[in-house]
Amino acid sequence: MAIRVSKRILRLLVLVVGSLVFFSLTFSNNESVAAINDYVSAQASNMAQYVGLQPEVVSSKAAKEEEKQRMEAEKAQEEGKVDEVLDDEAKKLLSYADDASHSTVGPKLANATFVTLVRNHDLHAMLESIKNVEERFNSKFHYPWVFLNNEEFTKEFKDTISAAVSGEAEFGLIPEEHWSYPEWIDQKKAAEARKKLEEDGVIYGGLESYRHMCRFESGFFWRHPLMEKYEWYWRVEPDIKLHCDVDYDVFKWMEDNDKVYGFTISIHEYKVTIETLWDTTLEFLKEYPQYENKDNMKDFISDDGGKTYNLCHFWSNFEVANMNFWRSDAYRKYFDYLDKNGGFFYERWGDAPVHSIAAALFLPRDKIHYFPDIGYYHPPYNNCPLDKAIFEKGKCTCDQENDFTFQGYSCGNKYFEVNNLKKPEGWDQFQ
Ligand SMILES: Nc1nc2c(ncn2[C@@H]2O[C@H](COP(=O)(O)OP(=O)(O)O)[C@@H](O)[C@H]2O)c(=O)[nH]1
Ligand SMILES: [Mg+2]
Repeated sequence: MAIRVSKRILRLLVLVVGSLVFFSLTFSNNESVAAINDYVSAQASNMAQYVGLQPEVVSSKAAKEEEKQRMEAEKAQEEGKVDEVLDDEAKKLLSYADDASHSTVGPKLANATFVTLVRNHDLHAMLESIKNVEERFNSKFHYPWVFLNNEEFTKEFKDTISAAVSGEAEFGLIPEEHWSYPEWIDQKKAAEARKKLEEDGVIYGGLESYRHMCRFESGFFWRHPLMEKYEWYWRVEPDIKLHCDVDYDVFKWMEDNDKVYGFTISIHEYKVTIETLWDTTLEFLKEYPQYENKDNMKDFISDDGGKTYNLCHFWSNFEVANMNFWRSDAYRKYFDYLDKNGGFFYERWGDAPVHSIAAALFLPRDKIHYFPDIGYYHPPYNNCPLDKAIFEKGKCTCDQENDFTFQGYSCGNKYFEVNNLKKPEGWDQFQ
């Protein structure tokens, strides 16, 4: 009996002492008190908004703070310093709204141009391309067009082309340093390399001009004085076709959807033309690991986690892209690194694999866009919409049997797979 009474007293004692310790700790700790006060104040404020009361009625501390901020803002506005009190997000929103190119009212254009590298003797092939692009797209928008050449354009070329485009046409001569051998290139070695590739029957293997062209399209077109004022471009070559109407502003779509690089056809490269391109890229990445984007699309260009290149690339005869990417530190350094290596001349590195490897490594994958709706032909391949609704909406005239996207030599299937894209219905009948 004596033991049972003392146990009960003991329990009571523990309870009383425990409570005292808890309360003394809680209320002697200033931080805890402040935290509780803040929490209560925030809850009061939320509750007040919920029931329609002014927060200051409930929490005088929050009210004072808000009042102080409001007075500061008003004062700054009076002094014309409104920018300084806006936060970054608000600034972005305002500049977006102010930018006329985002307006849905009126035909406001993006800061964009078509761009074509072309020779005088390609005039008629060029007129065919222009006719297609104008009929299917540009007659609705009148974007300007920049023509570039390593020789002076003739008067006939300029007059005929100017009459054919619906926007302004500008004609530029390429500066010699953008279309010649850099001093570190061993020209004898380059000539031997051309001879070898020609003997091996590689397409354009023996052509010196083709190499200057690929180097120019990789590293210089976006630096040409006529291109400097633009942000976006659509590359067009002679002898291409557009198979479908494009009724929306493709440039603005890219801009509004936060894209950087758009393509229509992807394909495997001839390995003999880029034997050392990937190893050179890996050396570059070792030196500049910071440029590899953590959300990149490396799985499009490599099947073994980056050990080797699978030869997939976006076919660069069509590109709708933002030149700020080529103008970025990452790409400039990459191009310079490749250029120093000499592979544009000692092999036959194409601008397509160079652009594609850069886009796949340095950009987050969601910045790259495949246009399923732009029916496109560059000899000998087609991007012909397989989706019935897209085909009909665009009044396309191509034969879906000739769509290249899912055929063996294309990389379209790979692109759809690595990006978890839904393939158009019946795609497997067009393999
Ligand atoms: N001005 C100029 N343009 C060229 C030259 N070689 C090729 N091009 C252009 O470069 C682009 C690619 O050349 P192309 O012959 O179509 O090569 P492919 O598409 O790889 O078969 C096209 O826009 C051509 O007009 C050249 O020597 N001078
Ligand atoms: Mg071509």
